[in-house]
Amino acid sequence: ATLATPSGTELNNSISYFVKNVKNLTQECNILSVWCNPREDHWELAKIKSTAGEEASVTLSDGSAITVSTGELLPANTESLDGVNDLVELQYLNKPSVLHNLQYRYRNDVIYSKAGPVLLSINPFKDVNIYGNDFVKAYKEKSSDKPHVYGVADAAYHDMMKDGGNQSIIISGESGSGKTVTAKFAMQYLAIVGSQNLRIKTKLVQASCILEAFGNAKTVRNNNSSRFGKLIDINYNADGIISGVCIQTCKHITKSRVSQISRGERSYHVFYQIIAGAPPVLKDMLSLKMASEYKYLNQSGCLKINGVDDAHNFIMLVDAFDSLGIPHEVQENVIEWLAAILWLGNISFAVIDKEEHVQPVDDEASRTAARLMGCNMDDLSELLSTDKIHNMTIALTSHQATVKRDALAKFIYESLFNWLVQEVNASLKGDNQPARHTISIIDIFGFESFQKNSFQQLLINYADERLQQHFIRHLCKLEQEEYELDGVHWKKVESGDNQECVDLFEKKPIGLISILDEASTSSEATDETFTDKIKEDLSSNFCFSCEKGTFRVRHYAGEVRYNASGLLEQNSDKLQFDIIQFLSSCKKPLNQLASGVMDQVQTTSQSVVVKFKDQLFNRIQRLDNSKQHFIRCIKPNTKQLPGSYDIDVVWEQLKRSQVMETVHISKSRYPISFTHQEFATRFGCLLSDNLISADPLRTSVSILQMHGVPTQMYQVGFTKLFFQGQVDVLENWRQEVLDGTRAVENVFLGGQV
Ligand code: AOV
Ligand code: MG
Repeated sequence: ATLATPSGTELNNSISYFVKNVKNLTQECNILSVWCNPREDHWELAKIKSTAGEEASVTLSDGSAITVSTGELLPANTESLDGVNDLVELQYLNKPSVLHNLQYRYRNDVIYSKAGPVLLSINPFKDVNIYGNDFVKAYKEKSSDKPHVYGVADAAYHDMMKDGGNQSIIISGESGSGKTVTAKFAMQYLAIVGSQNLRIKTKLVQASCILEAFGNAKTVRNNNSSRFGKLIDINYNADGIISGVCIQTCKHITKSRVSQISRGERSYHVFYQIIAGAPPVLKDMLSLKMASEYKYLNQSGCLKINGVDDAHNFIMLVDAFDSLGIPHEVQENVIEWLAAILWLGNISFAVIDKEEHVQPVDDEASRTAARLMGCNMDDLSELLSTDKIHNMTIALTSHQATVKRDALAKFIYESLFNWLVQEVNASLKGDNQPARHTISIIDIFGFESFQKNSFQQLLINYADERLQQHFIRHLCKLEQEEYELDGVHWKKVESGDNQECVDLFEKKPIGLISILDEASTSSEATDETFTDKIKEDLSSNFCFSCEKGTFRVRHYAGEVRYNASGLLEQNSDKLQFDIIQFLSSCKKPLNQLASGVMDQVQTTSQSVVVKFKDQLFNRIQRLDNSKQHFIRCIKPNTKQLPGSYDIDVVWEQLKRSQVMETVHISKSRYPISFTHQEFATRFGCLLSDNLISADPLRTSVSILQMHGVPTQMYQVGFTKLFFQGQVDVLENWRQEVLDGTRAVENVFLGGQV
C-alpha cells in the first residue's frame, strides 16, 4: 500500500512563515491581529495598519500607533478562539497566545484547561465554586466536558471499567502549585462514583486530615506543604465498587523538620494543634506550654499561619482519630509522645569533665520529658550522654549529645508517623476482597529551592526530576518513537530532555547517589572529602558545578545551590540500637504503638538516599504498568495570592515542564491505532466477502478506501494503522451491520465518512 500523505494540520506557527504572509493577509483583510512587545516582555494585542519592507505600523489597544519591525510581531488568534478549552485548538501556539488564553480563563475563575492529553490546573488560591455533588454529577453523567480534575478522574474510572486495566493519575508541579488539593478532589470524585454510600469518602477525608497534621508543615513556598510523598491506591471490585484504599508514603525525609526548621517556616502542624487545642486537663498533665516556649518550635520565628486556626484543626484531628476507631487512651498516648518530643528539644547539657563531656541538665525539661516517656532520669541521662559501640561506652560532647537528643526526638516522630499510616490503612482496608483493578493517584513533593538547600531539597528535587523524566517519556518520546519506527510520515517535535540531570543522580558508580551512599557508610569520609570527590567526579556533567562547600544542580525546573555540609550525616540512617532499646524499656507504650515499626527497622544499615531511590523506582515502575492520566499544576504567582497571574512565573513552568511540546505533538498526533490484523478483524464485516483478503493489510486498505475515509485522517504504518479520528463512524456502521440494521452494500452507499 502507498503511504497516505501527511495531514494538513502543519503548524504555521513560525515567525518567518508569518512575516512572509503579513503582506498578503493585510492586503486581503485590511487588518490583522498581532502580538507586539513594545516594552520588554509585555505582550500587547495590536492591529496591523500597514507594512513597508521589514517594518509594520500597528495600532495598540489604547489607540496609539507605533512602528515596529515585523520580526518582533507574533500572530494572534482570532477573538473567536479566546479562552478555548484546549490549547490544541489554538491556531497559533506562541508564548503570548498561550499565556493570554490561560489568563483569559483564569480571570473568569476557570482554573482548568487542557494541553492535549494533559490537564493544566492553575492554583486559584481561593475557593472557586466548581466542586461538590452537582459538579460530580455533571461529570458522571457526561453533561459537562469542560476540563476539570473530575473529568480526568472520570476518564480513569471509565477506562478502567472498559478495558479492565489499572489506571494512574499523576499529579506534578512545583511546591505550592496545588497537587495535594487536586489529588483530594480526584479522590473525592472516585470515592463518590465508586461507592454506594459516603462512608469511604468521609474516611478518606479523615485520613487526609490525620496524615496532613503529621506530615505537612508551613514552608516559605506553601503554608500547607506536604513533606512526605504519597501514592494512593483505590482498589475496585469487578463491579467498579471500591473494595479498599491503601496509602503508601515516601518516607525518610520527614523527620529532620522535627528538630530543625528554617526561618519563616514551621514544624509539623500537629505540634501547634495540640498546643492550641488540647483540653486544659490534658495540657496540665503534659505540662504543655505555649509554642514560643519550645526550642524545636521557636527557632524559626514563625508560630502562626495566617488564616489557619490550629485549635479548630485539633478538634478536627480528634474527630478523625475517633472515626478511625483509635481509642482515647491511644490518642492521649500519641499526644503525650508529641509533648515529650517538645520537651526533649528543651533539654540542655552541662559540661562535667575536662574532656568537655556533658550530661543533661536536671531541670523541668529533662524531668518532664522523662516523666512523659515513662523512664527514669538516669536512663534518659545515660542515653543522651553516651554512645555504645561494640560494648564500649563512649562519653559525648555537647554537640554529640545534642545530635543524639535530636535523633531520639526524630526517631519517636518517625515511629509515630509510620504507625499512623498503618492505622489509616487498616481503617481503609475495606472488605479484604482481592482488588480487581486499581486507580493510583500519585502526589509527591514538588520542586523547591530556598536560600539554603540541604538533604531534604536534594531528595525532593531528585524525585521531581525523576517524575518529570517519566512525563517527558510518556508524552513526548514514546509516541514519536513509535511513529518513526512504523514508518509514519511525521514532523518530529523536538522536546527537551532531563536525562543528563537524572544521570547526575543515578549513574553508577559515579553519580551523586552512589557517591553519597559510599561516603555515608565509610568511616573516613568527611564533608570535605565528599565535596572533593563530587567535584572531581561530577564536574564533567553539564548540570553540575561545585564551589566552596556548596554545589549547584541544574534541574529542569531551575538551578538549585545545595549545602554540602551535613549531607553525609543526614544520609546515614545508622541503626540506633540504644535508642530502640531505651524506648522499649519506657513504661509509656510507644513500643506498643510502634512495635510493628520497630520490627521493620532493617537489619542492614542502608543510606537514606538509596532507600529513597529504590522506593521511587518501585513506584514509577508501577505507573508504567497502568494507563496514565497526567495533571500538571501551575502556580500563578510566588506569593500564594489569589487573582494574581504573573506571566513570567506561569511561562517558566510551562516551558520547563515541556507542556508546550506535548501540545505540538497532540496537534498532529494519531491518537487511535490498530495493528493491521486488529483492524481487518474488527472492521472486516464492513466489506463484502469477495473483498476480504488473506493479507490483513490489503483488507484494511480496502475497508478504508471503500468507505472513503479521507486520507489525511489516517496513516498506514509498517505494522499498524494510525488514526486522527473517524474511527467512531466506522464503529457505528460496524454496530449497525452486526445488529442487522444495515446491509454491507448500504454502508458503501453511505459514501464519504
Ligand atoms: P502542593 O501540594 O503542590 O505543594 P497544595 O495542594 O498544598 O500544593 O496547594 C497549596 C495551597 O493552594 C492550598 O493550601 C490551597 O490554599 C491552595 N489551592 C490549591 N489548589 C486549590 C484549588 N483547587 N482551589 C482552591 N485553593 C487551592 V508541596 O505539597 O509544597 O509540593 O511539598
Ligand atoms: Mg502537597
